[in-house]
Amino acid sequence: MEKTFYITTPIYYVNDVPHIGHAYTTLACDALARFKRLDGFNVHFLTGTDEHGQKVEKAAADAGISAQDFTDKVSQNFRDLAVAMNFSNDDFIRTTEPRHIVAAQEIWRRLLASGHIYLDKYAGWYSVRDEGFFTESELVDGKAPSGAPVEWVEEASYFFDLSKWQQPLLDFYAAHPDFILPETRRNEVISFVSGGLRDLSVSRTSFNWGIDVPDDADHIMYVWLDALTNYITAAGFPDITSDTYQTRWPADLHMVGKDILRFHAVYWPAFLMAADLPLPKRVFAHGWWTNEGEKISKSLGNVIDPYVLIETYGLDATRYFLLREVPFGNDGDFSSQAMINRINADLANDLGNLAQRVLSFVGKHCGAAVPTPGTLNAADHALLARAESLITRLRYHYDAQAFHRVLEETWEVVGAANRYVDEQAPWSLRKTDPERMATVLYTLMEVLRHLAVVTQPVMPQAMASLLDQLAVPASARTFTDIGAAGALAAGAALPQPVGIFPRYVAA
Ligand code: ME8
Repeated sequence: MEKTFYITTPIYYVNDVPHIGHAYTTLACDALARFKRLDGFNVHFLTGTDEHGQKVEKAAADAGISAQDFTDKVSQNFRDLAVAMNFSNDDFIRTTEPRHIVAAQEIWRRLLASGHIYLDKYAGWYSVRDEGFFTESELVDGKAPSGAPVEWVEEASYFFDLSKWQQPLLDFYAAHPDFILPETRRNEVISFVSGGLRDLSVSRTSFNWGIDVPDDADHIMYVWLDALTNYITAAGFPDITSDTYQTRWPADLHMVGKDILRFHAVYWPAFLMAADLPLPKRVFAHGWWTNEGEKISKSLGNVIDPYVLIETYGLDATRYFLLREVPFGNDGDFSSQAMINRINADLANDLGNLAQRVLSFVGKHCGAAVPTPGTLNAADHALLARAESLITRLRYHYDAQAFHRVLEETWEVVGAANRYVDEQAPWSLRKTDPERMATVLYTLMEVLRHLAVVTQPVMPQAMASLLDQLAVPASARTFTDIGAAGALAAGAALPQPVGIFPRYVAA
C-alpha cells in the first residue's frame, strides 16, 4: 500500500506581515514533508491564510479598501515568504476560496442536522485580536489572558454544544496518548477539559466579513470554525468518496504554535466528532520565539524579518539555526550571536570544512575523480556504518518532531568523520601509501554523501550543492540510495569544488 502523509501549518492571519514565528512553523513542516518524500511517502503539505473575521475586516477598513481587495493583496505576502524560504508546500489555501466556503458550510449543515448547533444569544467578552470569547472570570486585569483588549458583545448567536464533548474528548486523549504533543501541552489540555467546557458561540451578526451561515442570512460563521475547517477542505471535503479525501483525511499532523493549541486540540476534534468525521492523528504545539529576551511584537518594533535573516546569514544557515538552536517544543530566544556561533561552528567549521578539505584534496591529488578504494579496515567500516545507520535514528526523531535531535545526531557523525580525518591523516598518506589514501578519501566521500542525503530536508540548496560536488546523480538522492545501493562509482569525474558554508564575518 502507498505510504501517505498529510501535514498542515496553521493558516496565518493576513493582517500581519510574515515574521520569524510564521516562518518557523512552516519551516518545521517543510523539513518533515521533505523527509517523508525522500522516504517514499506520498506527501501533501498544506499552508495558507486565514482571511475572515473582525480583525481582518478592521485592518481592511484601516487601509481604506474592501476586505476582499485587502486579503487578495496581503495573502500574497505569505506566498512570497514560502518562495523565499524554499518551502515545498503542495497547496496554499485561502479561506475566501469557493472550495473552502463549500466545505465550511457543509460542516455547519452536518453539525446542525445532528443537533449540535442551536440558536441563542451571546453576552460576554470578545477579543478581536485573539478572535476568542472570554468569561468575566477568565479576564486578567480586564484583558484577555494573552493581554489583548476585550469588548463586551451581546448578540444573537448560534452555539455549538461543546459542553457535551468533555467526556468524549477525555476518552479520546486517553486512547490516543500521542494525539497532543509535547506531553506538557497534552497535560495542560487535559486539565483544561477536565475543568468543564462551556457551549461555544459559533456565529456572529455584528459584522459581515465571514462565511454565511447556511439558511440564515443574518449570521456569519465564527472565524475559528471557518478556519479550522481549512484542513479538511484541502483534503477534498465534502467529496468524501473521492480518492483525494480517502488518501488525505485524517491528517497525520497539524503543526501549530502553543498559542492556538486549544482551538486545535479541543474545539476541532469536538467539531469533527459531532460532524461524524475522523480526527487528525496528531496536533503538535511548538514553543514561542522571543527576540534577545523580549516578546516579539509590532508595537515593540522588534519583529524579526525572515528576509533580513536570509539576506544576512543565507537561507540554509537560517533554516539550520531555527531547527537546531531550540529543542522543538520549547520556547526559544533569537540572538544574532547564537546564530553566528552556530554558522561558524557547526556549518563553516564542522561540516563545511570537512567537505571542502576532502573535495579540494581529491580535486588536486586524485585527478578530480572519485578515488578507487582498496580493502576497507575496521575504522573505515565503523565510520561508514555510523553514517549508513543514521537514517534509522532520524526516522525516529522526525516522527517525534524532534528536529533538534535530528541535527544533533547528524552532527555526531560529522564529528566522528572529523576525528577520523585526524586519525587517518590522508594528506600525509599521499607519499607513503597512496592506496590507503584513496580508501580513506573514498570512505570520507561516502560519509559526506550520506550526510548530504539525510540533511536535504533541512538545507535543500546547500546539500544539493554538496551532492553535485560528489557527482551524485539527481536520481540517486533519496533514502533508497543509502548504503551500497547508491555508492559512489570509483573513477566518476568530479566538478570543481566550491565552499558551501562561508564563515560569517561581521560587516
Ligand atoms: O492564530 N514564535 O494565525 P496567526 C513562534 N489564523 N511561533 C509563532 C510566533 C512566535 N513568536 N508568532 C507566530 C492564527 N507564530 C490563526 C490560525 S489555524 C486554523 C488559524 C506562529 O497569524 C505559530 O505557529 O496569529 C502560531 O500558532 C501562528 O504563527 C499564529 O499565526
